[in-house]
Amino acid sequence: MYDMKDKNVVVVGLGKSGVSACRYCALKGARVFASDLRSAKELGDSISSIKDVGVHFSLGKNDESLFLNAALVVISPGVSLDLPGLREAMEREVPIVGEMELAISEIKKPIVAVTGTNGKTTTTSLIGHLLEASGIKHVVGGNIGKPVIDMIDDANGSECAVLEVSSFQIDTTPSLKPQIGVLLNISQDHLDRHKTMDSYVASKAKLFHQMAREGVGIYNAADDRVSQSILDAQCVLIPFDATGRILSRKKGKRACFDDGDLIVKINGDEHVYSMENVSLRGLHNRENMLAAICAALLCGADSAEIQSGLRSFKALAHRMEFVAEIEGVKYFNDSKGTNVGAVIRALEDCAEPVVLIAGGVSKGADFSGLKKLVRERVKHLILIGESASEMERTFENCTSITHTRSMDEAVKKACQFTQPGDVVLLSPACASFDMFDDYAHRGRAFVNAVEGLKKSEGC
Ligand code: UMA
Repeated sequence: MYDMKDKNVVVVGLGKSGVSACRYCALKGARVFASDLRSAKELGDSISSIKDVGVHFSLGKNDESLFLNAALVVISPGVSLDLPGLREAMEREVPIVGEMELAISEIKKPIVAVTGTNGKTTTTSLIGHLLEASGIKHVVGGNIGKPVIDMIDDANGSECAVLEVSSFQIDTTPSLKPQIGVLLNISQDHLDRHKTMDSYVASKAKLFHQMAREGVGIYNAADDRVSQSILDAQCVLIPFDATGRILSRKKGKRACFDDGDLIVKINGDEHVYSMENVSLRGLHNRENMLAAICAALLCGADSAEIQSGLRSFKALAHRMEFVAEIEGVKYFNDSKGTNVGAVIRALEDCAEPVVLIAGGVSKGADFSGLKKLVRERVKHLILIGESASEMERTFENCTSITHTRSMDEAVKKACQFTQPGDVVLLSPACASFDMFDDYAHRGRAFVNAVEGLKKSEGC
C-alpha cells in the first residue's frame, strides 16, 4: 500500500480514472493536486464531483513544476509517460504510477487480468458472466470503464477480481502480477503513444513476464506476435487456438476448436462446449470464448454452468452490433473497431458487399494492412474525421470514396450507395475523440442516424 498521508500527490488527467484517484488519495490523507489540459468549464461534472474532498486544481495545462514537488504522481491511462516533466520527476525517484497500481496494492484476492489489442472487453465481460452463472462472487473492472480503485472493498469481499487491462495500464501498474493472465492477440494500435510495434508488444507481454511461476498465462497460440512475445515467461502457459491450425483435440492440447465444438483440457479433464444457440459469432469470438472458458474453469466455475453461460451471454454494444434492416440493407455498428486489426475481423465477418464508414483519430496507424480486404469487400468507402485525407490516399485505388462531415451525413450517403443484400458497416479503424466523447458516443450517433433513416423509410 502507498503511504500518502500529508504528502503531495499529483493526479494528472481528470477523466474517470483521475477523478477516482483524486477521491482515493484525498481520503488517504494526501494533499491532492489535480492537473488537466482541459478547463474547469470543459471538465464540468468531473470537478464538481470531487470538490468536497478538498482537491487543489491546476487546469488548462499540465504544469511540470507540480511533478517535481510531488511525493507521488498518479497518471491517467490517456496520459503519456513522455509528458514534459515526468521523466525528470522519475529521475528524482518520484514514483509515477496509474490508479490501477494503487488499487492492486490493496487487493488481496486472486486477479484475472485480460489484455490484447481486440476482444478484451468481450472476454472480460464473458469471464464475469461465466463466474456469475456458477455463483462465484467476483468484481469486473479496469479498462472496461470502471476504475479498479473504486472497487477495492468489493474485490476483497469477493473470490476474485476480473480486470481488463490496456497496455497503458500495464506500463503504469508494476505490482500487477495476476494469478491468471489472458493475452488474446496483438496487432497494430496506439503507435502514437508506443512509437514502435516492438514497444507495444513488449508492454502487452509484460503482463506474463510480471507473473509468478505458479501464475497461469492463457494465450493465443495462433497469433505469432503473442506466441513469440511470451517465450521467456516463467508462469504456467495454457495455449488456445480457435483456427484449428495449431492445436487439435487429437494432439491432446489445451484449448481448441474442433468439429464445431470448443474443447478445453484443464487439470486432466476434457470439457466440450457446443456452439448451438451461442450468439457470439466469428473466429475472434471463438478465441474470446476459449480464453474465457479457460479462465473461468481455473477460477472454479462449473462446466455445465459455463455451457449455459455461453448461451445466455449477449454480444456487447458497438461490436458488430446489428442495428436495423432497411429496404433489404443490414446496418452494423462496430464503433469499437478502433484499429486496423478490428476492422479486418469485422470485414471478414461480412459475406455481403459492404459500404464501410471509417475514419477519426488515426493514433499513428498504418492503414495499408486493410487494402486487400477493402479492395475485395468494400463497394464504397465513406470517410469521416481528421484521418479522412490520409485514408483516402491509402485506399484511392481500392474502391470509390466519399468524404462526409457528420455521422448523419455519413449514414445518408452510405444508404445512397447500397442495394438490397448489402451491408452498411461503421468500423472506423480510428479513435473517436475528434468528433465524439468516446467510441460509445460515436456508436450511438450511428444508431440514431440509422433510426432516422428508418423513420424516413430510406435515403
Ligand atoms: N489529459 C491530460 N494530459 C494529457 C492527456 C490527457 O490532462 O497529456 C486529460 C484529458 O484532458 C482528460 C483526461 O486526461 O480530461 C482523460 O484521461 P483518460 O484518457 O485516461 O480517460 P479516462 O476517462 O480516465 O479513462 C481511462 C481509460 N482511457 C484511456 O485509456 C484512453 C479508459 O479506457 C478506461 O475505461 C478508464 O480509464 C477506467 O480505467 C478507454 C480506452 O479508450 C475505454 N482505452 C484504450 C483502448 O481500449 O484502446 C486503451
